[in-house]
Amino acid sequence: MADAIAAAAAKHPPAEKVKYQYGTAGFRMKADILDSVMTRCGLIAALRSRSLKGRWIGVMITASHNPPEDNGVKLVEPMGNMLAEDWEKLSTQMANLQTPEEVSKFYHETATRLKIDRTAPARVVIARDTRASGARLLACTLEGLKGAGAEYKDFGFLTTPQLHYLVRCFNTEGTHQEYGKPTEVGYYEKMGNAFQRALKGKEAAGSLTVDCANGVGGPKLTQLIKYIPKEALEIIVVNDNVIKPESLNVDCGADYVKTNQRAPPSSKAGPNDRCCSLDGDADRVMYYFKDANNVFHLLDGDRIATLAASFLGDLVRQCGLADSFKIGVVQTAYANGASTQYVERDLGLQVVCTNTGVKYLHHAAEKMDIGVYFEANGHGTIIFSEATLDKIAEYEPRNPGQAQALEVLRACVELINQAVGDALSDMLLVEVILAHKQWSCNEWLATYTDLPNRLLKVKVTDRGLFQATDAERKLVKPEGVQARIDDVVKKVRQGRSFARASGTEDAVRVYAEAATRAEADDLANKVAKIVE
Ligand code: NG1
Ligand code: ZN
Repeated sequence: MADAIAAAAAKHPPAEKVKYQYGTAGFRMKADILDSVMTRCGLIAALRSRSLKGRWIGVMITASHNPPEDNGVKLVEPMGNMLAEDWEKLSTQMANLQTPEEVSKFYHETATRLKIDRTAPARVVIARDTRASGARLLACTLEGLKGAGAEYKDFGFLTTPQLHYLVRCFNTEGTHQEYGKPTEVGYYEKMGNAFQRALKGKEAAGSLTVDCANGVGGPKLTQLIKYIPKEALEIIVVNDNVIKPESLNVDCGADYVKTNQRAPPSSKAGPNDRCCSLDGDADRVMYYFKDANNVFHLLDGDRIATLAASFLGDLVRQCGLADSFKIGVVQTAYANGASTQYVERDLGLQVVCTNTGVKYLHHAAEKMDIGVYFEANGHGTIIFSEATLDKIAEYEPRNPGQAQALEVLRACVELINQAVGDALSDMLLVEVILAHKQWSCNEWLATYTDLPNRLLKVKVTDRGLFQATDAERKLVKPEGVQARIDDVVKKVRQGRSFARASGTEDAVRVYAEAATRAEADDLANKVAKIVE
């Protein structure tokens, strides 16, 4: 075994002078320097599975919304969650070892230190997005898996959330927590059924145009549509060209729409046409439309969270379950202040703010009975605690009204991908809610008015100097900087601003919001000057 591991590592030496880091989104960088990382991730995935006595671990090869020449890899825990933090560290250490002997030694020493049975089975599910480098990087990963003697299932092309779904299915098969059939078709069947049941005869008003970022979401949505009756919802698929991988995320997709605050230039949507954009691996979704005056409006992750929280709140009340569990919303500091105020004041629900990165939001939501969590950029989902799921499953309605609401609630539980944020699942949930409320995007937008805001990226010599606290809303270092930020914020009506080091780019991000566009821009610029 020792030799097989060293032999696998020997096939792909690490790139010179590169420091690899398992960050908030796994390893992500230019694809041509990733080969060694992939083989070593194969080894780590096998060891992680062995540490859990052969439970299935996921490996997803993707760089999400990054440009076509990038790629990356993320590991998935048995219940479909993101990799545990101590294993992120082990992955980083493994990726930065120089020689094959060091790799083999590290594998064995880690096994000994963590008391992992090296003869335990290792099981891994693997998939990739549509990037040109994917096939090569898959082969590198398989070399690691084979070197460690792991059993694996290669599912070819999948969205990131589909891979998370499969991992959870494999690990819950035959238990009372059974999540679904562990096949790609099983995913479509579950979504399609739940969507129709949740609609309960309601129909979506008008069609939905979905921009798939020329990524894996395109072909997968085309499959999913076969399980959705056209009378219930007509979906128009655009930007689904995966034959030309160099078009991935270029002038389209959720990140483009969010960053540029505009529809993809190729969009042919007319006034009041409901549109949404997925990102390259279909774990983020952004809604948007042009109003009758051709003004563009974005309905981002904050909007999806508020819509879902208000709908679930109503459903739970209609079921007669309002006193049984509390719904909470988890946001990051980037959530628009108006959305936070709407949830707390108008919906009367608790809001928790966490660090940036979905794993932090997920952990906070796990502490709630029903936890709605979304990043403003459209990544998020809703999770139900075990006790909540049991109660919803066992509850006996007392009248027909309660029974009706309960059926919709149970269908929503099925429709929501509780393993991870899932653009396709989130999108169908939004469609269910709009159909029930008989709302267009205009009514959705009218629930509250976003405060004008500005996000800036500031190049600094060392972002490591910037240390934040209080869910990254306050800087403790460099000393004195926060006091200067507080000073300028104080002078602005409804002003709020913070600066934090990015976890994914070599920069400090500055966010500011205020009563007017001019004040928000001015505040952002002033804070940027302070951190520069
Ligand atoms: P950083 O670079 O740490 O700000 C960005 C996004 C996060 C999250 C991660 C992972 C913003 C402001 N930040 O993090 O929301 O999605 O990337 O992809 O959008
Ligand atoms: Zn993504």
